[in-house]
Amino acid sequence: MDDADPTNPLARGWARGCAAVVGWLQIPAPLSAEALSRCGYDGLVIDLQHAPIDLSDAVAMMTAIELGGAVPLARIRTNEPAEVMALLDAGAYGIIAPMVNSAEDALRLAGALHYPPRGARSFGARRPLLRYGTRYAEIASRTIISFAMIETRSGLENLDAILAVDGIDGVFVGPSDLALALGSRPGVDSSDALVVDAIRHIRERAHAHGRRAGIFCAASRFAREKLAEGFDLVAVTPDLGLLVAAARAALDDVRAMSIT
Ligand code: 3PY
Ligand code: MG
Repeated sequence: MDDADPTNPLARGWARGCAAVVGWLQIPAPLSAEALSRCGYDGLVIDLQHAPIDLSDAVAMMTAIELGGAVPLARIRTNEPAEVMALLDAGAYGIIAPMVNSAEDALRLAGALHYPPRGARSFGARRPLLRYGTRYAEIASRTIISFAMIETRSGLENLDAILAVDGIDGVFVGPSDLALALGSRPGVDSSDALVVDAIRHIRERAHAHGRRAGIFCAASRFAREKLAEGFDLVAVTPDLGLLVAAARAALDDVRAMSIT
């Protein structure tokens, strides 16, 4: 983040035609958050919905992420204004809201993201105020990026109405819930034609509305494909998955050596 130009670096990247590659944090630990931040991700998403991470864990993790240079983002537990505002006040510079199913849901999200007159965010940003001081109220909307998750049948049916709501940067595909909603097996990086078509449709409609499209990916190969198709943001491989895969590979390696 650059204090001289408070525009969110991910948004600055998009303006230059660069997609964002972000990591995904499920381990409630500032040390691993800092370590991954120093690896060069554009941003790191703290997953409060599906990982054992609470608000105080998230504050420590966001502080550690900033040390490493990545942008701290939060996938909130539920699309509630109080949750959005608490995470923004604690220093998240991006919000990914799950299960946005209708224009009303999108309006609730947009309202919580912006101060009046654009929205209804309450003033009391703790960590952003430490950073930006009194000018924060004027620049807050430029520091924040936001995504509404499309991952249900109603989200798909109401996609155009959701995309028409002002104040949200784009939509973010939750592939597991989307697959479940379409009658497929829950899972990421799906090759089921129904899911693949729905993901393409979400990206195309987002771009038709001049909005950003993001997606959660497990494997780097899948993330590369999604970038090549035109996604503006890919979240790739949660930290827990990276740790388990690396541990298994190391163990296999050691045990293979001890057999020979
Ligand atoms: C999903 O795949 O449904 C997600 O929410 C990604 O974490
Ligand atoms: Mg989901």
